[in-house]
Amino acid sequence: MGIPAETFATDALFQPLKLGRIEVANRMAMAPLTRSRANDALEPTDMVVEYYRQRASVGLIIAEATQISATAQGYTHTPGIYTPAQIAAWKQVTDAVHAKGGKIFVQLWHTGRMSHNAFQPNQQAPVAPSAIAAKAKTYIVGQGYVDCAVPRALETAEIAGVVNDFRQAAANAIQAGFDGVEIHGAHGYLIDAFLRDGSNHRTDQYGGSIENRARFLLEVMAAVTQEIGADRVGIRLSPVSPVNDSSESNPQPLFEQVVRELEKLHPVYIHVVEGHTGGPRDNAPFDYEALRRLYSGVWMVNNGYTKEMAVDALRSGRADMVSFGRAMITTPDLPRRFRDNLPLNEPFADAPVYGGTGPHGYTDYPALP
Ligand code: 8OZ
Repeated sequence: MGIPAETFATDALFQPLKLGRIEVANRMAMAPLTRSRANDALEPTDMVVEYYRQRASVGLIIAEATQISATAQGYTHTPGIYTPAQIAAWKQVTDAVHAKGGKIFVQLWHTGRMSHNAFQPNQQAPVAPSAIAAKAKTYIVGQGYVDCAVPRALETAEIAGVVNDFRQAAANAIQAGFDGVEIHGAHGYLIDAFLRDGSNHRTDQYGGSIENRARFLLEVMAAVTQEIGADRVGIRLSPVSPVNDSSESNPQPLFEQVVRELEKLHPVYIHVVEGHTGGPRDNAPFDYEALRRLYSGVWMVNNGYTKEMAVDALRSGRADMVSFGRAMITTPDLPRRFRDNLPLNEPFADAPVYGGTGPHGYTDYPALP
């Protein structure tokens, strides 16, 4: 897994890596990025196919957060993977990426309390570990930004059903041709909300102690790894990111326990957002290397990495892969730009990151000829 000491600096990015059943061509991943471009049936469109096709030279694409069920949605026009038509539409994406020689996982999420009744079947309340609203916003077309709803606490007996939705979505992802799945355990969504004492006030076996708060995450990972094989399952964690009103009084022992238990299930990678997602990397103290020492698989890092930072992380052995978010939005041929020391594209000032119906800011960022 390590990078041979004698390689030239930039070459560290271009060492292939065995990732379970596949080999990725380089150490760069496209981070999962919500773009809200699915159609009204929450299927990826032809434009989404083109967007991922353009980015297939990165070692691994992690396709955007995708709902495991109809109750898992929290934002407008984010895709699902629970209807036959959604699965068929994703197959177009995976075929396009594979035809270019790329590899692609999909991130599976349940947004939990980061939602609103408007996105739920029968306008019911979204579900969460506890009935505590996130002090955060989502976006409803026609209404703009709105406060997240007060969620309903899941009954203990309902939890196995949500675990099963993750299991089924993983099976659907394999049917859709994905090389694997990344379970979204970050950013205050359902799994992360169970982990943290700010959002989990439960008194059953899913709340209270660290072991109890980690139970839901570990049940999901056990179900999904059993369904499709641990060598096709990764997970994303964000130990100290405060996004989406995430709070935890003692993250270091919590995440050490999570990783210690994950080591037993042995997912193919752990993907860690270091610091405040999209913001400062040093917002809170956290010993990421202590986490890494507890896990023997592929370690992927994220958050504001430049080429130089990525090379340093790979050469020092602090990471095996690095994922890039914003740079992959603007620069579809990022590996080539890094390899040849060429500048990246600048973001278009007039193009939406989220939503938008046309290609501008989505599929019209140029690749070099
Ligand atoms: C930005 C907007 C909506 C969702 C995440 C999936 O934070 C997201 C997301 C990001 O992980």
